[in-house]
Amino acid sequence: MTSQNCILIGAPVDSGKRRAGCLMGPDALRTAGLTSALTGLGHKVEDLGNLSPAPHDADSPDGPLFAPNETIAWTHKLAETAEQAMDCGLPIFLGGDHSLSLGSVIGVANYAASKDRPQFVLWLDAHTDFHTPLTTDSGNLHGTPVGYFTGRSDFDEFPAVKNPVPQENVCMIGLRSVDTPERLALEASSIRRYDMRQIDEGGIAGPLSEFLKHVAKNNGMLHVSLDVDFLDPSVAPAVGTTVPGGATVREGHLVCEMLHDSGLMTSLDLVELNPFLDERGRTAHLMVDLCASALGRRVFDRPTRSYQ
Ligand code: EXY
Ligand code: MN
Ligand code: MN
Ligand code: MN
Repeated sequence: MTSQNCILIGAPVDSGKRRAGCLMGPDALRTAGLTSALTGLGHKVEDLGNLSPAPHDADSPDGPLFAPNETIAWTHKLAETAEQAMDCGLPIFLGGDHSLSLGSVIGVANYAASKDRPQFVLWLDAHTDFHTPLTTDSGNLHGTPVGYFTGRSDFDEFPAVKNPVPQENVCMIGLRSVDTPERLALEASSIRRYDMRQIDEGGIAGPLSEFLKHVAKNNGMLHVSLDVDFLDPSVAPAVGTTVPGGATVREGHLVCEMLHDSGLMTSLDLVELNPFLDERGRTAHLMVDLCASALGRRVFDRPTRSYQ
């Protein structure tokens, strides 16, 4: 297995939705042993600590969007950090809610463009996060990152998306809660998408290996965005947007083991962990174990979890 220089980037972003708690996510992942899991696989780990957003005006409590100023400030900071970190190794963004991917994805896409390589994104999520600020009902910007980085309109106040990720370079797996405006926009797009009915019927391996072949054929850089709610709430309860009928632990590990075997993953988001909604840190431990699988831990090397 090739040893990576893993760059841990704490992004305690909580501005993407109203329910607080994801700001504790980065330290929960560290407490669950992320660094030692990666060094135990022979990787180097550089932990940059927790970032803060760029300076910004306070948000007014009553606009149609929740905390746009703070979320835009995070986007600036994360885009800049992501692009720099790509030069040093494999950035792993520790969330924080999914609005962190507004910045992480445009940052890695800007880096890919500078290397003349196409950017691909694997979106592991119950949701498509394909809203724009004008189509969202909730006003929660964690439901918009895919709309933003694929270049949809109406993100006027956000940093310009210099290198939008082409829709055909995005693959979504795990869908089971999609708002009507998202579904209509998705059906008009070339985004590859697999809902849980399709996964139940045909399994995850087929669609995933198809997408990975597409990435490899185009010498692409692959950003993986893993939302806790991709997994079934029975195994991953520590997330504010649970949707029953999610991926099993083994389906999660299969995705990550296949990603490792492909050698294609160049950056990773671990998002939406809200430790307040957990018991004994079991969701944080699962996210760390999945990250370890994506970085080379083999199926028979699993820790026997005994929570102290
Ligand atoms: N589509 C719903 C909304 O826009 O509010 C739910 C979004 C949940 C987003 C989380 C990050 O995956
Ligand atoms: Mn999400
Ligand atoms: Mn989600
Ligand atoms: Mn979520």
